[in-house]
Amino acid sequence: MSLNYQRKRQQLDRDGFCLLEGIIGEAMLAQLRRVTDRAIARQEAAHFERNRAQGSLIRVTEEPFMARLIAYRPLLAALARLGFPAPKWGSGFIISKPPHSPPLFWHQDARFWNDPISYTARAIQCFLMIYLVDTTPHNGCLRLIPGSHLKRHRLHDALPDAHEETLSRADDMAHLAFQRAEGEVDVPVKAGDVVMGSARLLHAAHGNQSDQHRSNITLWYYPDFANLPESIQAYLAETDWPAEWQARHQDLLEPLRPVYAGDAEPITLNRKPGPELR
Ligand SMILES: O=C(O)CCC(=O)C(=O)O
Repeated sequence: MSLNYQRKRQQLDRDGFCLLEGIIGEAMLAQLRRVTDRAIARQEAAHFERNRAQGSLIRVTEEPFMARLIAYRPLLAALARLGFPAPKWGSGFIISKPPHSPPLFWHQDARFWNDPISYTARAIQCFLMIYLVDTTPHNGCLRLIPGSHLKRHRLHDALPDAHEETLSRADDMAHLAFQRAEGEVDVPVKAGDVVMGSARLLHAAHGNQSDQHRSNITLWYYPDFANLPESIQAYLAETDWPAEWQARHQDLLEPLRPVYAGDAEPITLNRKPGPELR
């Protein structure tokens, strides 16, 4: 592993995130902008009302081209350099904040808090956030609380479930989930950079005060699938995979499909950290 990637891996384990600069090439970025704009244009007004805090929340499976992004070599090469040579993929969303739209609320996306692995530095489920424009606090860059994947923060007990309806509608901007949080940092990026982070990390985004869309594609991977507890493997192999979609992209996606052949029961999901998170 190069020193640069060793440091990134250390940061991922310790702080819960790292920045992978310049991963998405210009040609790919141009295609992604086209595809993303098309998907956004297709949504009805109710979609944006329901997801005012996110902007949009469109499954990447709506756009066949996204299979190429999920299996994009530079992305998989970066994961390999971080020490994850055989990642699996689960889902993804186009999250595009319209001009002059509200912040995204604080949340964490982890579902496996019932398993002791969730209280270790191990990578279980990670987001790869792929920004299609340069981001700043002005146009809605990512915010996060470093280390909150391993250490309890007062938000852990104050927040409702991720993507709870009233938060998504941004009905109550006075809610704690929309305020500044102790220990938060901004993560501004250049178009084509990728932010990788643990699903357990508390994160949010600034509002978009600019006149342009701020588009992001969040892909969810299981970087170290083969070493996850069997109950988590069993769950992922059974539920997360968009089988119909995959049939059309077999060659690209088959290597990224979570497969489990044992007889463990799938884990029961739990989105709230237990007392083990201190
Ligand atoms: O749009 C962003 O910058 C963040 C998206 C996010 O928090 C998520 O996909 O869970």
